Amino acid sequence: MIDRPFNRRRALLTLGGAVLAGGLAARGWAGGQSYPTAPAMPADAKVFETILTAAPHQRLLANAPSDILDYAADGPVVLRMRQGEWLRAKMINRIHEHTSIHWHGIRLPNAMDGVPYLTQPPTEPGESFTYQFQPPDTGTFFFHPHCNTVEQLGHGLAGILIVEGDEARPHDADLVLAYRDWRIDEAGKFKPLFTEAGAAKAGTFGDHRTVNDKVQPVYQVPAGGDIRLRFLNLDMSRIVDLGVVGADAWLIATDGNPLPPQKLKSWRMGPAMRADLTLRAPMTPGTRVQIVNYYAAQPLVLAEIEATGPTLNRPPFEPAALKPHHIPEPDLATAETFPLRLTAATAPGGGNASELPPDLVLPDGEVLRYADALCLTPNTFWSFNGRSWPMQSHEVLPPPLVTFQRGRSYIIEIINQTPHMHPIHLHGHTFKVLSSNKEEIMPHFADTTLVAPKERVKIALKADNPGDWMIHCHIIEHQDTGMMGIFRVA
Ligand SMILES: [Cu+2]
Repeated sequence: MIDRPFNRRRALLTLGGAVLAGGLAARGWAGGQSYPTAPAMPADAKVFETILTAAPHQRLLANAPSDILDYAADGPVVLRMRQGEWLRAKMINRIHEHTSIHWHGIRLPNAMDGVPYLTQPPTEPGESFTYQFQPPDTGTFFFHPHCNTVEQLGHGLAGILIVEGDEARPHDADLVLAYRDWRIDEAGKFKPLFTEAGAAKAGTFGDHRTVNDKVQPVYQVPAGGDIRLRFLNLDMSRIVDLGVVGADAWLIATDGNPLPPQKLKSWRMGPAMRADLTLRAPMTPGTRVQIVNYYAAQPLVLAEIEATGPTLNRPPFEPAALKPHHIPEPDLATAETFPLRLTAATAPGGGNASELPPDLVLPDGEVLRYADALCLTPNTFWSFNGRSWPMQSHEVLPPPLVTFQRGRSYIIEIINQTPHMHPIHLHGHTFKVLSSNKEEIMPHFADTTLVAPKERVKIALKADNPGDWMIHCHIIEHQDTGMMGIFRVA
């Protein structure tokens, strides 16, 4: 657990909040804070309605049931809705602490983004919060809490959201393959999800590898049929080099965003990244195709599909492109560049000492250092441009890393100055991955991009969605130990 021993100080700080709010943050405290307004749903909207109850369950993952958290007892929830529909999801909190739902990859109104203290108040145990929005894009997405994510996501709290309507030619089967490890022992008992050694390096790894919570599951598909695979890397730390053995597969979407079909050799995916594939199933019933991870000493089989009869008689296979999205193209000719350096934290808070405000005097006379006020601890390992997110204290929000002018285009140059990989995720916007100093990149749209040590990756976006948005590493322990910030679109 990484709850920090600062409760007394935090309580005191709440009393002194007015002082802090003026000095440290553009946005204030949970009590006095204004949140963005939820979008109004038209009276004639077609609504996809669901209830998601975050609750403890027991699930059989290893040899005995594990005590997990999820929105359903029996496996990850998969919501399938049609493009054009509004999603109305009532989240009921039946876990032990406050939670929220962030809809990863969806370009939605700020108020629905599910970041406690930033876009909504925390939803406390026993309370509920209703999310309603119209997802503008088709594709393969997922959702998860955005608070104490190491523990909540680590124990299973996540679901899959599919927005249908992108197929020009239907597939004969459409499979979701949600990959993740569990940090459990043979008896199903959880091991510590956070370790300092992991958080300071590549992340703490699980050892029980699953797809849809099963070890190397086999899915039956029609022989000779056209198969769509929606692969999601929902792990907290693992990198996957996705490959297919036994059939020619084509990459047709990255993070839900269609692209002209590319023959798949492998596709490297950090946590939170998704890839949609299309392939023709073998003609002979009983033949299997392996979904593998090449990012390992030996390729690891994650799941298999098995052709079953009767064999379908389809015309010769040609991978069909999905219908394109309508994401605004960034205007590169006028785009300003914002450098985003991925850095280790240098000091508590990782900040430049000369920029820190003076010590604070609390109502009882106690003098508090800035770093303590933000609950920065020795476990702050990471930063953006030398600034670390204040750990476990979202009650004090740091000022934005950068403000983008609404309607303008920006290039973000992500410069990895650390010896580890970082999958960098932006909220509220889909960006175009343009180039890398290390390898030839096929430009593609994404919401998360993996940046290797010493790599510089350029991404571009049109800042068209107003609000304060998170930008963070999706190796959850990195996010939780400083590699997170706010970018403002105003
Ligand atoms: Cu990272």
